[in-house]
Amino acid sequence: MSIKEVAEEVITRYILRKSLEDWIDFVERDVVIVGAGPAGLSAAKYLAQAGFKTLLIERKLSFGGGIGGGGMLFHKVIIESPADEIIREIKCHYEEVENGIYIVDSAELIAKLASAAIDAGAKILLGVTVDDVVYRHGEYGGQIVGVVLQWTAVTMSGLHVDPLAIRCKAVVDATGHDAEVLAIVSRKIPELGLEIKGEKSMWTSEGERQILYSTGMVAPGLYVAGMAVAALKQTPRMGPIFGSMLLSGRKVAEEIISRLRTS
Ligand code: 48F
Repeated sequence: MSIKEVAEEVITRYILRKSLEDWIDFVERDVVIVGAGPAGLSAAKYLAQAGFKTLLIERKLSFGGGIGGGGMLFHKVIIESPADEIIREIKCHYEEVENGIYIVDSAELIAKLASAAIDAGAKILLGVTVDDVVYRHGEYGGQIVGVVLQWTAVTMSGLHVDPLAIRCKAVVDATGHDAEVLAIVSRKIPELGLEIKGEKSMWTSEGERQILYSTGMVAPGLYVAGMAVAALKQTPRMGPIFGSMLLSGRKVAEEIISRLRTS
C-alpha cells in the first residue's frame, strides 16, 4: 500500500482556507454557548437540533468539562431520572443500579454528548476563551448581543493582543463553578444587577433541584445553565451526579428556542 504524498504548503493552505470559511460564518450566530461541559453540550444538541446556528466555545483543547474527572477520578458518574431520557437519546450505555439511579462511564458520556451535539449541527471551537460580552443599551434597557473571543494560548501568555467579537441573539453561560461570563457582566455592566455570590456546600438533591429551577434567562440576551446557576443563585454543590446538568442544558435550549421563535 502506498501512502498519498501531501506537500506541507497544501496542508497549510487547506487548513487556513477552510478554517477562515468557518470563522466568517461564525461571525453571526443565533446562539453562542460558552463552555463545553455537560450543560453546554446538552444545550448545543437541543438548539442545533431545532435548527438554530449554534456555536459552542471551549477554552480547553478538549470537551466534557467536569465529566472526565468522574467522582474523585474514578471513571463513573451518576445520572438520575428523568435525565435517563437524555442518555438514552444519545445512546450512552448505562446500568440502572437502583430505581431511577443510573451509572455511566465518564469517557463514554463525554464522547456521546459531544457527538450528539455535532451530529445535530452544532459547531465546537476548542482553545478559545470568551473574555467579555458585547453590550448595547438604549431607551428600552440593555441587551447582550455578542461575545468577545481570544485564543486561550494568548490569554495564558499574558501578551496584550486585542480580541475579536462575534454577534449573536443569545449567549449561554455554561462555564461551570466560576460562572465566568456572568462574573464579567456583573463587574462591567452593573446596571444589569447580576451578583455572583458563589455556590454553597454540598447537598446533592437540593442542589440538583435548584439548578434546574433557576436555569434560564438572567438578562436580555444572556442565559445561564449548569453549575454557573449555583454560583449565581448561591445553591448547593452536588458532586459527581449529572442529571441536572443535562436537564439544565435542555431547559435553557427550550427557553431560547421559544423566545427566538416568538421574537
Ligand atoms: O465545569 P463544567 O463541566 O460545567 P457544567 O457543564 O458542569 C458541571 C459539572 O462538570 C460538575 C458538577 C456536576 O454536579 O458539579 O462540576 O456546569 O464545564 C464548563 C466548561 O467551560 C469551560 C471550561 O473549560 C469547562 O470545560 N470554560 C470556563 N470558562 C470559559 C470556558 C471561558 N471563559 N471561555 C470558554 N470556555
